[in-house]
Order: sequence, then C-alpha cells, then structure tokens
Amino acid sequence: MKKIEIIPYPKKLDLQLDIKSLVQEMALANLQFLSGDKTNRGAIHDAVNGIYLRGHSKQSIFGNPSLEPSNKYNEPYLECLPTIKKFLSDFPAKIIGRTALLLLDEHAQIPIHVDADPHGYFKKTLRFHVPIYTNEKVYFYNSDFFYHMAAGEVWCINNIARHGVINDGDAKRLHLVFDVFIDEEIINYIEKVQPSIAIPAKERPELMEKIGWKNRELPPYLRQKKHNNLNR
Ligand SMILES: O=C(O)CCC(=O)C(=O)O
Ligand SMILES: [Fe+2]
Repeated sequence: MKKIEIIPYPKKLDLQLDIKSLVQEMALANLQFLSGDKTNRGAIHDAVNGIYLRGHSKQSIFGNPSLEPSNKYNEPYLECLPTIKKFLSDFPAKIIGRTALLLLDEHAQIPIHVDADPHGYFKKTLRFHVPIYTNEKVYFYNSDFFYHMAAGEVWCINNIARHGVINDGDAKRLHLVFDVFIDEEIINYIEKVQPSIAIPAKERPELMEKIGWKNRELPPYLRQKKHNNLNR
C-alpha cells in the first residue's frame, strides 16, 4: 500500500499524550535544544531547534532500516522523558523510527517542502506530530489545506506530500515528532480515523505567501495571483 493511500490527508488519532506529566519531566531534564536544528534537515528548518530522542540522522535506522525495535537507537534524553517512552511503546505500530522534539520560533515558518532521503526511509514510515506548546496562530500546511493541532493531540501527516508550518504567534511552538515504520497495525488504525477540520489553503492566500518557499512550489492559483500583482 502506498503512503498516499494510507494517509491521503492529515488525520487526528483517537489518542492523547499526557502533556502535564511531560512538561514536568521536561523541566527536570533541563533540555538543551540544538540551534538551527543541526540534523541534516536542510536550510528550510533554520527556525527550528531540535532534540533527538531516537534515531539520530547519522544512525543506521535511516540508511538500512533493519526493522528492529531495538533500544540501541534511543538517545539519552528519552530516558528522562518516561511519558514519551511509554507513549511510544504503547503506540499501535511495532517499530518507532526517528523521534525528536522540535521547537519552532515565534513569528517563523518552515517553508513548504517535501521530505526526501536517499534510502526511501520516508516512504517506509509515517510521520506523527504531537503539539506540546502551541497557540492558535500555528498552522500546519499539508497538501493544500491548513490544520490546527491542539496540545496533546496526535496527528499523522504525509511528509512526502507538500507540507510546511507557520507560527504567527508570540510564543515558540514545541512538537513531539516521530516516525513509525508502516505495518499492518498502524494501517488498520489510521484507516478508521475520520477526517478533521481543514482550512482550504486558497481561503488563506496570505498564509500561503508566508510559507511558499519558491514561487514554483506554490500551487497554480497562487502563482497566477503573484503574476497578476506584478502586472498591476
Ligand atoms: O513542525 C516541524 O517542526 C517539522 C515539520 C516538518 O517539516 C516535518 O514534520 O517533516
Ligand atoms: Fe518536513
């Protein structure tokens, strides 16, 4: 089954992460975020600071996903965050992939992009997002729609389709972001999830202007609009 068939649009799962316990654990763990998300994710993620909890990009989980659920890919911080560790071990998928806490600056964007890697890791995995700190001015774009994700909610997105994030709020946004290797259990789980509220991107051209990385990556209707503006 292709990823686009499994996750044709973002889905909010019937699961919650216990944010209250997690926030207490995070305070105790004294987390040190790496500035500029120095994790091979490219310049588009300049506004993101990250902490890897599992499967850092240099580890073989990406190059050669041997599909072993081994703890050897865990990073030390994961031990300080038992709420996340338990959540991942209870998650309806056998093998958890790369896992990180990603902090997005206030008044910042992750421009529209498609995740790509030479090993096909992103084709073999599904990407999940769980907001920890967020605000109503954070918009997640995926395939021509915007989504609001509230704290503690668990969302699956399609990261090999176009996606990006805007944080227009005055505070930083923190997400737990993790991948799972596609298996039957997660496919069955995702299949049952009903569609969530989505805002068509064409209704929010000002947001699209903010996260359109390059003109050629904007959908045709916005390319046209830009062109018209130039002619005026
Ligand atoms: O929200 C983020 O920090 C990362 C979004 C993204 O590009 C992804 O999940 O691939
Ligand atoms: Fe991405």
